[in-house]
Amino acid sequence: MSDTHTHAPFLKLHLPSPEEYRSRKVALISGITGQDGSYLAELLLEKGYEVHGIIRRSSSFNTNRVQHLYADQHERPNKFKLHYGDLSDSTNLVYILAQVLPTEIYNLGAQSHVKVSFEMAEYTADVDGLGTLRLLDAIRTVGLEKHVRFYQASTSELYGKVVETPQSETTPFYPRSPYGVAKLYAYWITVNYREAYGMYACNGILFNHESPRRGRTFVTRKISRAVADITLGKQHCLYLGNLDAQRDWGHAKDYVEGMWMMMQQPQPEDFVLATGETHPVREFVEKSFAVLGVTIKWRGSGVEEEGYNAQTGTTVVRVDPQYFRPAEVELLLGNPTKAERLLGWKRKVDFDSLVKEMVLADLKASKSLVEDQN
Ligand code: NDP
Ligand code: GDR
Repeated sequence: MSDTHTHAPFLKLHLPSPEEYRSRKVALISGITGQDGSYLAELLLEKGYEVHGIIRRSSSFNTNRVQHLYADQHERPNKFKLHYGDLSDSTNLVYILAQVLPTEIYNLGAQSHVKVSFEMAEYTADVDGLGTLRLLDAIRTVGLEKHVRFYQASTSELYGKVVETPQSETTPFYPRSPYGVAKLYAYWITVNYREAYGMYACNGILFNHESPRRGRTFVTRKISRAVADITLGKQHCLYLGNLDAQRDWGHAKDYVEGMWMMMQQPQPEDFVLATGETHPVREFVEKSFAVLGVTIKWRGSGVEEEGYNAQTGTTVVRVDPQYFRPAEVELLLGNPTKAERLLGWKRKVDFDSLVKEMVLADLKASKSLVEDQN
């Protein structure tokens, strides 16, 4: 009679013992072309890992964030490799796992935009929720559940509606978007596979983290780009949604280091990574303009509110209700005490330095675009 609790792997690979297997350092990253994936790949390569990434086939270029690593591959033969794949394709995930035989898997791939998830709820559930299940099951299919470590990119969006602040590993979840609900499934299936199959699987519950590599439609990058373009006279006005939403914003580079630290613990556990500070969107706007010497003042209220340049009186920020969300997460403020105590993790970049780095990077990029065009 077969033992349904331990189910034998479908693929009978001849694997060494878990200890011998883990003497190699081979990472597989889903979402390697994203903000976090690119920083994590750099960090792991620096640490001597062989790094494999899953990329989606696209009709347009989607590897710009890792292009420098790819270009470097002749310098580091066989250390960086990309594989076509998708979290919606189970067969493909099994194939990649059997081929790569990773020792650590970082599941960062996702439809990660909260507002878009209201428009593509089913797709978001499929990729962000079921995609995690597919990857976990691929590990079992290949028979790697005792060999590989698994990191799930969980999120402060799980907290959603404010139940308590600051939010920690013990705060109850109350997601407020299809994205948050999909990630809730992913969170619990990761916990479940850890408990059911003894897998080393952990959730990093990460609060917002940004950088010059942040996607252009997330609010921080949208602001830093607009501030650069408005200052250079290439754009007149920045249109935003809810200016009062508050976020706990850190730097992506600090957060990917925390991901790696979680995967080096003797036992798998879930950790919050956050700064312990929160700031409204309007403060991000004010501080971004201030980097380039512009003081912003506000006039009007509600959808009529606008931000103007106090030196010239010109309106540079307006509210556009198309950016409001059907349900909003008003306040996120994380408590990173557990990660600080057990992992020795601490964020290095503070809020003002993050804003400055993003604005100056976009100013430089925007200027060089002008020069290229001339
Ligand atoms: P990005 O949006 O920058 O990157 C998402 C990545 O997922 C991209 O590489 C994207 O590929 C890939 N992807 C999208 N759909 C699929 C799919 N169907 N199959 C495989 N890969 C797919 O996100 P971040 O780097 O900011 O975030 C990384 C992870 O962390 C995400 O899961 C996000 O939800 C989570 N998270 C992020 C936080 C943040 O503040 N940044 C905070 C907490 C959690 P492509 O380039 O082709 O689009
Ligand atoms: P978030 O990030 O939803 O927190 O999810 P985003 O930057 O999109 O929004 C932050 C807050 O800003 C408000 N906002 C706007 N947002 C966008 N995108 N565009 C606007 O014009 C705008 N105006 C105001 C939003 O309403 C919101 O309150 C991010 C993603 O990276 C998720 O994948 C991740 O899980 C969470 O952070 C933690």
